[in-house]
Amino acid sequence: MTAGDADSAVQRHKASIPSLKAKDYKSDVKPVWCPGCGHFGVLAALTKTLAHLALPPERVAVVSGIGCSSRLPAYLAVHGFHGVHGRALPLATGLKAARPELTVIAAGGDGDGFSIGGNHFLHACRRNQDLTYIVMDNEVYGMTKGQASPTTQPDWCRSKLTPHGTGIRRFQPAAIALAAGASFIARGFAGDPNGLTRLLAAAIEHPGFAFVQVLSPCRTFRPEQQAWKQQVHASELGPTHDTAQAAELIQRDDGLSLGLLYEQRIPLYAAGVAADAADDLTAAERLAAIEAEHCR
Ligand SMILES: Cc1ncc(C[n+]2csc(CCOP(=O)(O)OP(=O)(O)O)c2C)c(N)n1
Ligand code: SF4
Repeated sequence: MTAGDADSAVQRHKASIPSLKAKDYKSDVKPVWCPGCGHFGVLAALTKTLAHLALPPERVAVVSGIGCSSRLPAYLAVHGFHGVHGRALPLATGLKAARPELTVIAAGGDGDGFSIGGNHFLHACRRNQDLTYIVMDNEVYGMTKGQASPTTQPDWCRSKLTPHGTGIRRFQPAAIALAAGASFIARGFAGDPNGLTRLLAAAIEHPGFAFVQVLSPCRTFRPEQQAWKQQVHASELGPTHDTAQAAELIQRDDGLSLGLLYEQRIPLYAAGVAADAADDLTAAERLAAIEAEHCR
């Protein structure tokens, strides 16, 4: 075979691989979200991201907890698992340990991830397994009809459960992720699909635990969040690799700044052993290693 023959064989092979569009990553299931819900924007950005990265659908898994936001896997044509409330990260951790070749994305809401799932969030940050975690933050429990969540303002008094507000200081997702050791921290906005697509692509490509807080308005229970469209702005932080600088900047941040806030390359976790060595383990051995480390 001549060099010319080989070149045209490569071209024919490339042409035989169908190039996927964002719509190809969408399932046939029609979202039950309220019209205008921010989660539509996250779904759109994620499908664009998967197409942009040309990830084969059979190599992607999206794992969620419970909530309006956690319905996301049903609307995607990739592997999906709709788990139990607050447990997206443990499920994603186990899946990635057993099937490291998969791109594993955990997703859910602020209630799911920071309230009942808060402890898992802390340890996923510090474990630095190669996962992406998308939290659709609308500062409310949407699915259960509008109770305060950990990111709700202390004086928000529109819920019958907290008619005088919660009086409790807000959970600070980016600051807590940094303190817990996350190696990638970004904030996006559901109303900015292009910006969010860029952040999600960077998060998925980041080798380690990538946390993306997405401001995703709840049209029904937090209608005032429609103002986010005018209020969000590009972060002045710029991505920094310096943890102390990131801590100072994130503390001064108004919570509405968008962009990659912090990124650091640190060793990956792989079932309690060095990532390279773990490649030789079978799925059962990896799970046994996790069990030995965490379930005694
Ligand atoms: C163990 C358990 N406790 C409580 C619930 C009720 N519950 C379902 S979704 C939810 C909160 C959802 O809020 P969030 O994660 O912020 O998502 P959103 O609906 O706002 O997108 C709660 C408390 C449950 N399903 N399981
Ligand atoms: S209740 Fe809120 S979070 Fe749930 S689908 Fe409706 S707008 Fe979206």
